[in-house]
Amino acid sequence: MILTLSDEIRDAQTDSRPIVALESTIITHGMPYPQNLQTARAVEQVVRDHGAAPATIAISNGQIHIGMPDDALDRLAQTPEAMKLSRADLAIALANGKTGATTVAATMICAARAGIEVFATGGIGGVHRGAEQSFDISADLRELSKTAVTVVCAGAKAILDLPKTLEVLETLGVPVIGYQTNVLPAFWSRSSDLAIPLRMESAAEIAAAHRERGEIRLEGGQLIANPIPIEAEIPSDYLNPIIAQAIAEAETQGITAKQVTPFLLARIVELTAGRSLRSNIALVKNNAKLGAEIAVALKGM
Ligand code: PSU
Ligand code: MN
Repeated sequence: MILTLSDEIRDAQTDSRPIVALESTIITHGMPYPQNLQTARAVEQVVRDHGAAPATIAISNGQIHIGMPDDALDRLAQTPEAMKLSRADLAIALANGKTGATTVAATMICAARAGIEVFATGGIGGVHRGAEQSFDISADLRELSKTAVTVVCAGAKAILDLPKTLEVLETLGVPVIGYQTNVLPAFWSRSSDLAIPLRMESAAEIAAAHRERGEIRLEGGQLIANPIPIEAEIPSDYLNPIIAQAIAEAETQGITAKQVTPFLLARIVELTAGRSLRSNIALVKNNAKLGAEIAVALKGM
């Protein structure tokens, strides 16, 4: 069996209790040590506090780990050279016994294999600025159109081209649902100037829509856009020049492909003297709470 379940996840499955998947690229490539480890543990605890079991997903020794024991999480958080795995390289990493962290796309695939229907992350990958030249569009978007997992995020990272990201999601037929909002949240900020057509007020509504997709056998998942808590928000006026600077530096240094997002996130943490990291941590916890509420609502249906 290629899936290795933690004791906590095996027990939850046996008892048919709610489970929320969590990704690991945010641990290895999204935040510095030790905040990455502290955040991973704190996010797992938020999921438990709201009535679900946390399944942090990562790859090692030819196994897909669904739920990480504490020591394994600790090791992963100190393995910055872990592979960043998406749909394209997941099977290769397994075949070669590599250690790898799963992106949104790969976490969705692994969660679906384990029968987990809800996944909470920070911000999904999307269409990068300048994609008309670079063609850099995250595999996360296509995965959302293929794999039946409801993904809770704080919108798309403001380093991306948000209008193009929304357009691609629409083209792919992915429902983008604002949680108590009519506009797309921009990760570190609660809002962008982009309207999103779908809005829901409660976890129960989101769960019902998820079930309905299954009933009518629609492939693909739902994207829930949950704004960062007000007290953790960073005003876009302050952040926009910093994002522009980080993107310019990435271009000058020839950063491409998988390295782009980790480079930009790390540089923005430096340029904001840690403020963007505190916001990132707050929004992931906020998404874990909503993810747990959706998972609980699904079990109650
Ligand atoms: N959310 C965060 N930090 C991250 C990511 C999401 O708060 O580091 C990761 C996710 O794993 C997502 C990836 O899938 O960034 C997007 O990478 P790319 O743009 O290369 O597809
Ligand atoms: Mn990319």
